[in-house]
Amino acid sequence: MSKKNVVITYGTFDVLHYGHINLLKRAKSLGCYLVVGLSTDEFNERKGKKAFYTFNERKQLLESIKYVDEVIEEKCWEQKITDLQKYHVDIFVMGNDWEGKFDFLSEYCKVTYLPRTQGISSTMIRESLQA
Ligand code: C2G
Repeated sequence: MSKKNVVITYGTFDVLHYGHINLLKRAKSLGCYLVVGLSTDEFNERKGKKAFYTFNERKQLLESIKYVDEVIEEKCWEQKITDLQKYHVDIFVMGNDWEGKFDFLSEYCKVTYLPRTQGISSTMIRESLQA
């Protein structure tokens, strides 16, 4: 992969854990600049997700990660094509739980699905803390 590549990924990144870090690390390894579209609290509602941390708290955490170069708001499903053009994205990356769902973006950039990290999720953490 050319190190000049701009890479983008999207997500809620709630209750940040090593599965998220693995994804961000591998995404950044595909290029030189990683943009993260972070789901807003309002968009999470539409995704049927209630994050533990607010958008600003999740943004602060993501911005402290050395693999992340820029965090933008993910407000809706439909913004991706505009984002790809606005940020001159070369590679769109998601975990493979989304396999195939974003293939339509391959008209604009390379679409890559990376294996999820097994055995960890924000839901698992929340449920084990409530137990
Ligand atoms: N992920 C992973 N391994 C895990 C958990 C998550 O690789 N154990 C990846 C997911 O595949 C995703 C990213 O980390 O690529 C963020 O995960 P979520 O915050 O759960 O993202 P999601 O709610 O699926 O939102 O428009 C896309 C959506 O915003 C994605």
